[in-house]
Amino acid sequence: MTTGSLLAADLVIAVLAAGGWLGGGAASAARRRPLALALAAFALLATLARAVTITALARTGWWFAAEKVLIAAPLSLAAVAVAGPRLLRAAGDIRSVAVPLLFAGYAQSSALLVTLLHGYPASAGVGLLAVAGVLAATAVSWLALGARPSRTVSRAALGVAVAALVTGTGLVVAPAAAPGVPHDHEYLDGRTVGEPTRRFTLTAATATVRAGGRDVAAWAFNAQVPGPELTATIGDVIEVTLRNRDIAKGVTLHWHGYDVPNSQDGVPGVTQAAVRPGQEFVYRFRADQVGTYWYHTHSVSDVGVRMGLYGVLVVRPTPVTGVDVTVPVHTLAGVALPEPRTEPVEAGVPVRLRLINTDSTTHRYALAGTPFRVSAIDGSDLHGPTPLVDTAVLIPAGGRYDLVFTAPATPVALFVDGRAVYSTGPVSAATSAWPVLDPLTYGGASAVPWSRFDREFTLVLDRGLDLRGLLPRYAHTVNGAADPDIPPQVVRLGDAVKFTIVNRSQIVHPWHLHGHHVLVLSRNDRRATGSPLWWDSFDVRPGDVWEVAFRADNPGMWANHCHNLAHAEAGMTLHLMYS
Ligand SMILES: [Cu+2]
Repeated sequence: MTTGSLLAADLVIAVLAAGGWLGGGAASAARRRPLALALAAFALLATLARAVTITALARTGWWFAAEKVLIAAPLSLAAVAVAGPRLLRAAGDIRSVAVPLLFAGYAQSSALLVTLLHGYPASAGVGLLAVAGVLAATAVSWLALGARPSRTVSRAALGVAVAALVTGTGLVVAPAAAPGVPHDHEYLDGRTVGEPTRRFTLTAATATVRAGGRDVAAWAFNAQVPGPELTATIGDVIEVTLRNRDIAKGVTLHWHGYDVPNSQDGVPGVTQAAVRPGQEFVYRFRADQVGTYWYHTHSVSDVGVRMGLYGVLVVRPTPVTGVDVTVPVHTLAGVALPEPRTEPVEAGVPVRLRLINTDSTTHRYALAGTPFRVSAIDGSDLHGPTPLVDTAVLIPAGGRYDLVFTAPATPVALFVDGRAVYSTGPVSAATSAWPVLDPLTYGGASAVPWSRFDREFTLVLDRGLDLRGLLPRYAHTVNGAADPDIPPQVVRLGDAVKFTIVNRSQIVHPWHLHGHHVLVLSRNDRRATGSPLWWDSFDVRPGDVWEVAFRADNPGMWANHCHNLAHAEAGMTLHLMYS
């Protein structure tokens, strides 16, 4: 059983236990004896089953189980201790066990809320709030049902509840000392890159574009979606003038996966101000990394990219031989892009397919009709990639895979989520059952460049209630906090830095660090044994624990965020900062 399914199972059991106790309490209050006993027995079993799931999760990693061990387990024990013996003695009036059963239900529900609304790390404040909630609800039930013991005991419980509530709130709110992410700061990298040799102008504007045979309202660079393909040769100096005609929310250009100097990174409020309608901004950087990349707006990026403000950036080593095709996959107003394209390729010609996922969720790619190799991921060449046949690849949001093959005499076709996107002729292939490549075991190994790390950070990804803003929101959180309250990670130039990224949530988080490529060390305690993988985008699935490392060699203030852009905007963004 994977940690992800264990997390899901534990959640389901917790819901069942809470529901069972509460239902049992309600049934006994209504004097429905058989129903009350059945529900209580069921709830007791579910509560005991949680001992198994919580223990298993704690063995996988403390991040997955902390609040369950510290808060849910004691509350569950209290629930069983209070409700169990009374059930056994409930020979007389079944209504006498209503409050104990309800207490058990409140205890389970309260622990469940801690997991759903707060998560990791567990804190004394949250624990006290949970206890306060249980006591208050129990006291109210006592009063409502007129059960013994009434006045004194229920008042005492209410008093303890209020005290716990006040203390808990104090503890939860107190550490709100803003970590002071220095947004809107000025960072001068001092690099000069020389005279441009490749010049482009991108004008962002609202537009109507054709997609899937219909007119679609979009936000577009130069009136097209995707925007123009920017190409350069290694050594070029690229200059891109960004103009904003009428995108009211502002526009920037972020060079996804391209480790440009910080001032050119295009993150509004961090490396520059958003370009407003009528304004322009000039980006200039040296093309010193070959490979497949893309650009997109980073201003209200969730909406902006979805509406069409993105395009391809390719830097090639030398003039191209053979066929070199870019396949930027995107979903525009429900229409899957690009439109299918067929072009015959002569047998024996080398072909490179540059697959780019510009959506916020994972896509599945399958190349049928030929053996192929994955020659690069995220712009970095793989070491010793071996031929693959009838194998699919999963590309995370923001990620890129280069597939290479020699054109056979028979047609080949690339399928994305089962849809033929590019082909050299008619191909019918059922690709859905193909195995999926695990890049961590693909290609030839070579030594890890570091044996020790100067800095180590752990990022625990989850969901939680964020009360810091004007409106409460159910945020996507890192270590229990949401942007802008997540403390920045501070490194020094030259540090070897290790990140451990843990996903406690029920959804995939494609992680993306700006300005650096991280080397994958391990996933779920299994070391990467294939080609070194230098990635800028990787899927951290529910229950996953990834260890990645990088050299702090590009000074500045860098966004470090989930590339499901809706998650990034809903709190899952922090910053890497050089001291
Ligand atoms: Cu995410």
